[in-house]
Amino acid sequence: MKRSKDITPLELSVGSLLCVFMEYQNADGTLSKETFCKCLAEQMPSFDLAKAGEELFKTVDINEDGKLEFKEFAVLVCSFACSNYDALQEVMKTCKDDGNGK
Ligand SMILES: [Ca+2]
Repeated sequence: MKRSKDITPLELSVGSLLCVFMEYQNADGTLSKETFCKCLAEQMPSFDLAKAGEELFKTVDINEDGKLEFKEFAVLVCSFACSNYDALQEVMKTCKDDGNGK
């Protein structure tokens, strides 16, 4: 893999996704329902997803093993971004207005 000198915003976003997953993963490298719900509550407070955590977990646990591996987690985050484009724009606009964005 060729590595450029400067990391791009998209590379940073993908890397951040993995970093968040690793921060919450259990010893077996997966997220339990409890850790997934905690992750949503702490990492997505602008979208108020904490109450939907258990239902989302069932939906995204594609192989129904009661755990989320990184691929399942990544699919959830990307699907969320696709289906919540308007809300995402609003949150990012607020972020910029607050001076937190670039
Ligand atoms: Ca699973």
